[in-house]
Amino acid sequence: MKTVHLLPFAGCALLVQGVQAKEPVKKPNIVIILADDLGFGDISAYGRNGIETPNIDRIADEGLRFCNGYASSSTSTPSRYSLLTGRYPWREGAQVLPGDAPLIIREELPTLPKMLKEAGYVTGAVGKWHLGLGKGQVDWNREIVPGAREVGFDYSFITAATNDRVPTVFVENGRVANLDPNDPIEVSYRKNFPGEPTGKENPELLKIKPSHGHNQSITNGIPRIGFMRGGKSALWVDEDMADTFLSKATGFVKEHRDEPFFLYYALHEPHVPRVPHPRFAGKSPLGPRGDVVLEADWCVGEFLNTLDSLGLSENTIVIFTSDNGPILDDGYVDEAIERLGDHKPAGPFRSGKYSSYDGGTHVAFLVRWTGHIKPGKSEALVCQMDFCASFATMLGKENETRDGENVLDALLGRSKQGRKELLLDACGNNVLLRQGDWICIPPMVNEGYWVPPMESGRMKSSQLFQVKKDIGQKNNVAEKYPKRVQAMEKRIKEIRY
Ligand code: NG6
Ligand code: CA
Repeated sequence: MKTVHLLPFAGCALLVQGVQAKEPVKKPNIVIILADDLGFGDISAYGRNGIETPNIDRIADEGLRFCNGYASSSTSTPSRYSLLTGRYPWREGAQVLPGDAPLIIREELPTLPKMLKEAGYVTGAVGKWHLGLGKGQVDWNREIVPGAREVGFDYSFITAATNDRVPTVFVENGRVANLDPNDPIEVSYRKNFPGEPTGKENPELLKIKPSHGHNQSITNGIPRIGFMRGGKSALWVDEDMADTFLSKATGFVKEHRDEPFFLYYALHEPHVPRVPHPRFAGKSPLGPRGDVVLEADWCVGEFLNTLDSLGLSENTIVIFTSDNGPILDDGYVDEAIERLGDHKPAGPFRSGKYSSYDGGTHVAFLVRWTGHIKPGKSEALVCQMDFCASFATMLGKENETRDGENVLDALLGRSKQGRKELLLDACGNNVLLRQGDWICIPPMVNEGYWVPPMESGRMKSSQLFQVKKDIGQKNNVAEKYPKRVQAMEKRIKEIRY
């Protein structure tokens, strides 16, 4: 591996390892754009489908398109936990959190933003958080500590959990944005506040109806999970959420254009409720789910244009991926199933969100670094959990994460070899193993959560798939290769304990 000495920058000489450059380069900015519940097949770069995503495709065309890129888990909280900490999520028992959960990333753990801060980066998080905030019972009317800052972010503008959970407000640098102190916020996941309408009792107030769950407090005519009252001036408007996040993301980049920055830009699309800005409503043949994918794609385009206009594209690594696989009906009546047509949200993979099958975690994974990464495709096995270890290596630092591996050469397209093996976490902390081209799903340990008619992939007996030959996991060959099943299940135990 070559070490390139860089121009003195921000007052000190910098090193970037593993970068082949004809000329000295500055420490690259790093941007991770993380979609929420977007499937491999939802972007046109991975094949023909029912919607066009020209802006996300631009990252693919100008960068590396990974065909074996993974989120750690088939749901959000565990997947994000792992991306930011380089640790397997089941080590912490991470599961989908309610909106009033405390922060699950222990403050002493190394994290991607902390590592980059130590390397001289300014760090920002914009968008969906879903890793808990505060300690014990949170008072939303005061500073909420610990939060994104304690995880390593200098700046943050986030939702506490998901766009279908209360509190339906933004938290900026630890404080609820636009909160009127005379109208305090209260949140409960146990019981309603007297006199407050709910989706269950007041269906006449709803502009979107639930299909399952989602019948508690109402914000913006949309019933949510959890109860809240107060904070009227701080409540978000779903239709404007994409524009709000985009302006915070581009604002962060503009403000820090002259120093190395790391931005974690966590889009809320296409998670439910799917409420596009009127500019995008009705624009896709797939209904609201398609409309919000178009909205997300537009945001990515605007973001890339901002990098271009600031002259930052050549010095910024842009990663685009998703926290888990796709789902159609995730709790609201929005015609996602009815208007699907031939579109295949998970591409060639089986099932999607929540599942142990590949559609749960095998996601879009694009890396662009203009002038440094040769555009193309990569078959290397890579995981979001490896970002911290890989970028630490790039910056000449030690990998301090427990489970992350340095796959920098694969990420930069300099090697075809990524990981040899990877544990994946299906909903319910059911762990499975991908080893080379084999996937072994052991008998389930927890039923976990899933939405019929999705296939959970959790069974009482072992399953084995040879995914090179059988990408759609149609043939369970566990009975044919019992020794391999045994060896892989043993390996899972070795890594776990
Ligand atoms: C489920 C929700 C689902 C979604 C999911 C989390 C119900 C019935 N379903 O419990 O709508 O919010 O949690 O999704 O409440 S994730 O992408 O953040 O993991
Ligand atoms: Ca998700």
